[in-house]
Amino acid sequence: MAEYKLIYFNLRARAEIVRWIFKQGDIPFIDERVNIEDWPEKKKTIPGGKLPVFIVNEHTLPQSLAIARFAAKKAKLVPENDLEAAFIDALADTIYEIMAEFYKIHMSKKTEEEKKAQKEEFLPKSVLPAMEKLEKRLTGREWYVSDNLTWGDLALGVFLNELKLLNLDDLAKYPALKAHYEKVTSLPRIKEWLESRPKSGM
Ligand SMILES: N[C@@H](CCC(=O)N[C@@H](CS)C(=O)NCC(=O)O)C(=O)O
Repeated sequence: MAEYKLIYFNLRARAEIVRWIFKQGDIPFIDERVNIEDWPEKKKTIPGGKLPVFIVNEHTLPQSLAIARFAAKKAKLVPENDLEAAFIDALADTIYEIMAEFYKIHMSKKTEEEKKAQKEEFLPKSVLPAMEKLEKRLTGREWYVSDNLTWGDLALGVFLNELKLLNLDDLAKYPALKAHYEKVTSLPRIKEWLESRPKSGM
């Protein structure tokens, strides 16, 4: 079997979905985390100069969502139906757009007070409309698409897990989303990962 290596910083951010997929698929991979102080040197060795990258045999694959799709195929977490698969791609793109906006605020050099104000604006503008749509989508459904778990469900789990940074712990207004989150994070391999993964700020 090919040896897989994911290279990223000691962050969840753009790599966490890949880790959840490989964990759920029980596929071994090396989870290399580059120290910030080593990054300027390491960057010179990375085609494109950005992380994450994924190393498989002699190939270096960039772009987190391309890596996630590759991982999901290997973990058999992509539905066979092309339209269902495309809906998951759309979900992942939407989540990444929201998260990119969120991390931009979270990591900016503004004061904590300014960031808090920005997050308060961001919540009703970007997050809550997405939550409403997801709530509708999940009501009466077992999983995001099809009757089986897919990487779309894991992407949603990662998304909600990250939103805890917004103190959005109370999902009571979104019962279907809450139940879905609890189901995903109770999957034994995901649960184990959540309990054992390295700590990081985001
Ligand atoms: N679209 C790319 C974005 C990659 C990206 O911007 N990576 C950032 C970290 S999240 C990075 O490598 N920053 C360090 C640098 O540019 O030197 C992806 O999703 O993988």
